[in-house]
Amino acid sequence: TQLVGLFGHPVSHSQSPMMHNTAFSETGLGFAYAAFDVEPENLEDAVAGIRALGLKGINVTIPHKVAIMPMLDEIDPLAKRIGAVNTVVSRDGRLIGYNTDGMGYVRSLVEETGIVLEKQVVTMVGAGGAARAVAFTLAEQGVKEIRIINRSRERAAVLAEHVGTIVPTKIVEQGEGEAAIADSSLLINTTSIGMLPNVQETPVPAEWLHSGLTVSDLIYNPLETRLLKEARAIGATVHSGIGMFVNQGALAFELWTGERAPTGVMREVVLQQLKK
Ligand code: SKM
Repeated sequence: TQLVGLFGHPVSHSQSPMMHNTAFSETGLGFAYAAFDVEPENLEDAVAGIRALGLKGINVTIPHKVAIMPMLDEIDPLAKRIGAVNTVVSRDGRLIGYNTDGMGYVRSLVEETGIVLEKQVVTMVGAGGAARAVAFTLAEQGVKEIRIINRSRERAAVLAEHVGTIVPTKIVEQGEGEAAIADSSLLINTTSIGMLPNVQETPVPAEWLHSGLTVSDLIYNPLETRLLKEARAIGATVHSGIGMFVNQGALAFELWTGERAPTGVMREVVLQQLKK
């Protein structure tokens, strides 16, 4: 059996072990996935453990996605651009860092909504880690324009400057949110506003939404956030965060095993788990 796993802190809530172990038994590939709760001061030893124990790879989650980068032998160009790693693969004794969050998101968005990326004018709420992964990947995949709404203007400015080297990107100033969304085709919430238990919260007032939008929320707990409910009610296309989670895992699975992941089965396990 080849071992893979998750380094994070905390990790007990993670759906990844269940999702990947189901995928591994489904495909009979002889892999197993375990969650390791790694305190920040132990990350270096934990990475040495990947080498010492001969793990095939790992997923990395909060708070280690940035800190692990200098401990690896090589970083994939997209992960370097995003500035975070969520998947490590051990290949010929070398640890290579990837980021499958952004591509997982884009794969799910395109497969589930059928939108054409080249035509999208994107307004994104948030400028944190998830926003970076999504923004850089969308930019590399050739969307038309990206607009960023964020509480801290400074953080938005840093992201806009970096992403702006790939596609036109601007900050949405205070009071200009409604106008920015009015002629956007894709609205993405990358913040935790609306996540359990704060399901009554929403990042964008319902009055700003319109039926020409695809509204996408990275949150998958609840599956349908208030934002998505309100978007669906006015006839917009909606996209839930479960697809990003499943597909970031599917891409990691593919990097570790070299085989296509059983995405449908993975989605089912996570859905079942969320209903509990
Ligand atoms: O990027 C993913 C990571 O691969 C796994 C994960 C989890 O299991 O909670 C969350 C995200 O950070």
